[in-house]
Amino acid sequence: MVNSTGKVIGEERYFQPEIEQIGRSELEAMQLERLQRTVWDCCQNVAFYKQTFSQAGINPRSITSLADLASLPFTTKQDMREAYPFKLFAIDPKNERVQRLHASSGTTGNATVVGYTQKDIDIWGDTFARAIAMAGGGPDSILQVSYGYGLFTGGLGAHEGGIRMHSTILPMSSGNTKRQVQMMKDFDVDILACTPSYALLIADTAIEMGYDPANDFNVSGAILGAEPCSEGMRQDIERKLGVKMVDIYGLSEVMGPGVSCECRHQTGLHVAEDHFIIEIIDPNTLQPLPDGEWGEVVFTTLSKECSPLIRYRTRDISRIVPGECPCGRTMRRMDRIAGRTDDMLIIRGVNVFPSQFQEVLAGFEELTSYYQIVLTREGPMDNVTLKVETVPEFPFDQVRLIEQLEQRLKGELRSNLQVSVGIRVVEPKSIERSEGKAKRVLDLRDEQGA
Ligand code: DLL
Repeated sequence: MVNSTGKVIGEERYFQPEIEQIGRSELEAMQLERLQRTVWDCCQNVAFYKQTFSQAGINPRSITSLADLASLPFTTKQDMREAYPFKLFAIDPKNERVQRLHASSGTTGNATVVGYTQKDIDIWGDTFARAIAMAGGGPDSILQVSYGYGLFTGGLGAHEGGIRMHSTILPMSSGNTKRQVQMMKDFDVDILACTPSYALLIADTAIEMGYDPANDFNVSGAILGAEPCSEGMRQDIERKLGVKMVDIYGLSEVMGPGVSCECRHQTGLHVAEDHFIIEIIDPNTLQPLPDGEWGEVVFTTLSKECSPLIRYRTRDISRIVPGECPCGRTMRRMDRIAGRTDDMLIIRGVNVFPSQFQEVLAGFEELTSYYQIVLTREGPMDNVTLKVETVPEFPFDQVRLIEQLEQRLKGELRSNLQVSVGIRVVEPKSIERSEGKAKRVLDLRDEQGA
């Protein structure tokens, strides 16, 4: 595929066609065998499951079909926190087979800790390598990894993918954005991996440095995830960098990036179903939902040795995209994450996800994807203000134009989301930039109430 500047972007490539195009019945037989093994392993070796399964009277031999999965109890984030640090491990962390630990940040409680054997890392590498191929990359690629390296799974997960693919890895980690831009140009990087907000910052920084990355740079594919990205933001990134962007999803508890990833058709994220079973449940009734219906995403790992998980409730909201993908991959697709059950805002009785603001903003040429939702308290009332930056070309000194823009945005939000929020259109660069996951919601309510 060639974009308007003549750059080749997003050619279809496969990393493991024999798996990615596997027939459904063959895949399900593989899943069942792996599920049975995982449940058995959990009952034998994981302190947490030994206890919960015996309390629930579960016999691991009772799993004789994939449908039996629904009879098993869920695992929650709270369970993971209580199991801190190692009660969910199937292998002692000091055992020579355990190679690495990762953990999610523990800002609201204990961190959740996961361990990896070499086989776990190899599978992680495989799934991320599939993503590199989906972005048009291959062994001949130079892969710039600008996700943070460390306990966060972004950097090292992408790195493993690069190793498996035999790409040449540029392990930048995040930060020092001008240097990122310079090396991307000088080293002829063709695939970029980072968060969408960091990709946008890299693009804007390159433009400020006097480059036109869509023309001047060789970068053609971007593997972006770890946070929500609206269609408008995607188009912004694709246009500014001259790339095809694939959305990659994952979470440290389940593995890290690569649990699912979009192909170049961008019609949903193919789940690595050979390693994970996806279920969508109604978060209130906890019952599984049919394909096409939105609900909470639940994962069961099928091949993890160190940190297997049964029916892990992610709190992410998505659905299974019905039908087949034109790319020929048979792995089912989940839709772009619509929000999280725990980031839903209730604004005067209306439920809204921060990502819905992003979708509305996409319709405004005068505005950018740099926005923040600020929650404050005024007496007993919660106040919600959407702060959003204009594009640099907008004549910010013309007060009337700003007022008109604010009124239009307020009207659009009211008609699209049925909410009335305060709007503050601000000058370019007023909102803090992110080198990792952007902080979209700024909750000042407790600080005010204190
Ligand atoms: O964010 C793993 C990752 C790294 C994924 C790099 C993709 C790329 P955690 O820090 O544990 O792991 O955060 C997991 O981030 O439950 C989602 O709420 C959110 N998230 C991850 N990917 C996406 C995405 C990594 N593509 C949490 N779209 C998940 C929207 C995402 N949200």
